[in-house]
Amino acid sequence: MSDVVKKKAVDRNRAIDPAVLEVLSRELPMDTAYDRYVAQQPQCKFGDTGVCCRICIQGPCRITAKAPKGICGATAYTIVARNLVRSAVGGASAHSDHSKHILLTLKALLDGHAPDYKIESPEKLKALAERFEIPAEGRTDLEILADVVQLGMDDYMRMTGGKVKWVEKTVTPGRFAKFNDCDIMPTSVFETIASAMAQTHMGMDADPVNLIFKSLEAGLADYVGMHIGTDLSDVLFGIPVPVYTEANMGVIDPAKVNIAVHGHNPLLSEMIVQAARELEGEAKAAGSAGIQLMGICCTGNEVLMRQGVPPVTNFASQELPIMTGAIDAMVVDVQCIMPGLQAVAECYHTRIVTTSKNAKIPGSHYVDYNEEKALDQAKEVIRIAIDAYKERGDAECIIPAIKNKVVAGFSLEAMYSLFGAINADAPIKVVTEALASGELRGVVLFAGCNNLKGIHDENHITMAKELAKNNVLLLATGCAAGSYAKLGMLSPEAVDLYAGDGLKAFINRLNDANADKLQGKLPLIFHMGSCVDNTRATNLATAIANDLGVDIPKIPFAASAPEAMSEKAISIGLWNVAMGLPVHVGVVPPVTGSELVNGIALQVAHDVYGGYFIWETDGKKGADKLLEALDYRSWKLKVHAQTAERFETTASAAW
Ligand code: NFS
Ligand code: SF4
Repeated sequence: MSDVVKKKAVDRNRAIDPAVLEVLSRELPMDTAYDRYVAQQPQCKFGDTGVCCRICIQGPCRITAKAPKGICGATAYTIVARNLVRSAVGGASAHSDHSKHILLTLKALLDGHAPDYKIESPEKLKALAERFEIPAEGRTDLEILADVVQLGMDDYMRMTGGKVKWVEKTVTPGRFAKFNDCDIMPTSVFETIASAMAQTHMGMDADPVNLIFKSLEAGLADYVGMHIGTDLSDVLFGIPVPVYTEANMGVIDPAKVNIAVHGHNPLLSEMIVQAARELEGEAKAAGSAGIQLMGICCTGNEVLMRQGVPPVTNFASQELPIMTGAIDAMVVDVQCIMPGLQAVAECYHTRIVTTSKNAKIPGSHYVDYNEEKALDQAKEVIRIAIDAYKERGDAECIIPAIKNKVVAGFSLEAMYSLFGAINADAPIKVVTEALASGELRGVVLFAGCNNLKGIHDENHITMAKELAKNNVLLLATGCAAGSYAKLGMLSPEAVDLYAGDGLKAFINRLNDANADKLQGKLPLIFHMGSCVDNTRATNLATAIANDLGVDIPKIPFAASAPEAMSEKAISIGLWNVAMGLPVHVGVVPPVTGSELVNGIALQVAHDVYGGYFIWETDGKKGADKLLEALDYRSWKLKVHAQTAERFETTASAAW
């Protein structure tokens, strides 16, 4: 082996997942994200710090000591803030486009044009009706649904005369007042997206503070899109409840037709699950032992929590399952789908099936997904996979024999049901009392992606182990949850291995109270769903704050995106800060080119919202900083509660 090849082979091992490392250790026919990361080094410093402007085509203008202004006179703070707004808009657009499809499918259902879909959860529909004060008494589900869909459409399309209802009705009174005071309440999702793009056009807003407020408004538009997505997916496909399954590449079964579903939107993948059951016979007739479905990224999370479909891997390693030679089809919908998949698939018999008219890949097989014929299309996809399986024949498959137990599916409703077994009248008190007694040191949501700037999965795992040891109740979504699934952290065994005494006692109390309801024991980390489901965790924070009679900035609750990558992670981070949470990000985002913007993100935001960002690339240090943030809040909360008691007043709700 030449020196060059040797060096590359060492450099690309940027992962801790043994299944990933096993595949990477082979001589592969095609490069992967791990190789391309190496090939991209060194990356441009201007882009990395946010001081490259390409907003008009006089640019790119790059800020340096020698040239501190763009051609138009824009300085670093304007350029960095403008880029931030546009990233937040990118994230908000992605989430809201996803949820728009769910909303439109429900509209089609109402109009009789979505024959394969139905209301799976009338309870969720009723809960939404109650939240939005929609009359339910004596009305059919479809009548209630029509009002909910209209409300959702208004939140997407309103031009004037009100603000988004999905924020107003889901946050604490304190947050609602704060968002209005700061004038960051979106009129509607589309209005915010359009006005934010206009505000960041060449020669528009140059005021960094004004731009940052706009980025928070875009963040809240993202929150609306996500929340609608979660709520309506629950109506359409059911509220997730705990499921027991397995994860990682060992779930691939060479004797079966292996189909991976990848992307974000459950509309087609739910149909694929149904079609796979119906076409099991056809798969067997083709000589296979049946159909093995598996998930990647957030589509994987969606079908994991509702259907128990095992996750095969997460974002960074999405190309590698194909390299086992055993994946017959990978069906993708939208977002986080690497274009590189197709080139890898072409080295094997694997079919990449694209299904969305706004996410095509040259060379892939395209199925023009349409809710009118969803189930038929899902069957078409399965038949493509069965044909590919036949083509695979006796070709060698090399599958890492690595898989771990997974317990997932902890919607907020499922969490309340667990807590309710201890305190039926006030389930949330199970958490707030554990926080008050110090049994739990706080609650942390792990969200977000993988980013090859770090070692794949390393920050996720390091931080979770550190916080679990320190008795922090852990929640996870998105590819963070994907890391935990495939590496055994969503298993009951992980409780014994990693939980501190307080966390262990807390989880075991839930285990004992729910023994008759659960198929097994509870996991170390509670999987709350896909990225779109981050609002489930925020709703928990809101419930904790309301129960304690304070606003969110006072409660020991934090969020972390240890390996953030996408624009969606940026918009999620922004609204979490606006919600009043400390938000750790394990990758430094492109804002450090302006001291002013960076300072606002790290400090000034704290004064205004009580939430702020923490950039820390080292997992152990990131965990320490979160513990510090939680402890500070617990201490303040205690002082506050004691003062309120002494003076017989209610606790101040303001930040
Ligand atoms: Ni969230 Fe989910 Fe994963 Fe990141 Fe992509 S799949 S929506 S963006 S990479 S967590
Ligand atoms: Fe350069 Fe200004 Fe155009 Fe940006 S908007 S590319 S800073 S001239």
